[in-house]
Amino acid sequence: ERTKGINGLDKIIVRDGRGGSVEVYLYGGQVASWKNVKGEDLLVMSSKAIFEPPAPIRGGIPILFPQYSNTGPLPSHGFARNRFWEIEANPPPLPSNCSSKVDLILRSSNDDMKIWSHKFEYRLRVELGLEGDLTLTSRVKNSDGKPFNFTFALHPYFAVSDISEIHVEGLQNIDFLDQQKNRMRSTDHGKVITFNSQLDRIYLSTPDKIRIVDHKKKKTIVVHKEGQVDAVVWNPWEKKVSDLGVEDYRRFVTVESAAVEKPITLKPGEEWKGILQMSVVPSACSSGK
Ligand code: TA6
Repeated sequence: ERTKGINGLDKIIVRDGRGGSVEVYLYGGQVASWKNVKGEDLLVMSSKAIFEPPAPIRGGIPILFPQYSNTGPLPSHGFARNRFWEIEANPPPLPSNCSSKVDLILRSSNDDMKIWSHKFEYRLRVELGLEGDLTLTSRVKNSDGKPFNFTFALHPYFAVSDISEIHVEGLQNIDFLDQQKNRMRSTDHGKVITFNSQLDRIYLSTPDKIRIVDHKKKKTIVVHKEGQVDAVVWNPWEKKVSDLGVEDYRRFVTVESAAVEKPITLKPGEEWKGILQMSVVPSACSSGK
């Protein structure tokens, strides 16, 4: 269902027929909301989010492409999050079950070629699964005559009861780059990550599965990624973010599927695929122990 969202921006609503839904803005190709069958928000949108291009939308799942953060010459986090994407009616086939979905595409424009001189097609499938899980499949194709590299992340603002009441697990003994210390490299020996101040780390070559355990809600968000070896964990806490409400940091954590340390290289005609699957389950069933 295509409709108008905030400030008349086009959005697509995908429903699973049982009350669950996901909303995707063509601006940014950005998931802005994901609700379970009870209508609960599983993602956070900033109370001060700006829905006015060219500002990126603070919340949901921004797409950071073709550059993660300020790791290269492009504007921070690249440009995909502030471009208008299109619906693609007949994308090249992808395995899919009988889930509800929408396919979007972003193609390099002449203007983009001035700052990043590579022809590409970025296909995004947003899919609500039968169990209420949300899957984003990214396919980036080099439609140019020369190879290119890119770095990348999907940046979900996961809703939590309270940032002090959660932990992130699955990253023990993994090296990370500390973004608060000029990306200094360290190793995390902690069994879990807890939050009591700003944290901004790029974990390198992580397991595919990372869990956010919400003690207060007794729920676990399971993040499963493929094709992107790194994972960014971020909460700004006291750090001033102009389009984030002062107390908003309490309500979210980002656990991002990313390819940062080793850029992805594509030869002419080659395509890369990355998957991010997210589900929320009762904590008792999720420990996997
Ligand atoms: O992925 C974490 C991060 O790179 C942080 O350093 C933080 O600044 C955040 O993304 C948000 O970036 P933005 O450009 O949206 O303000």
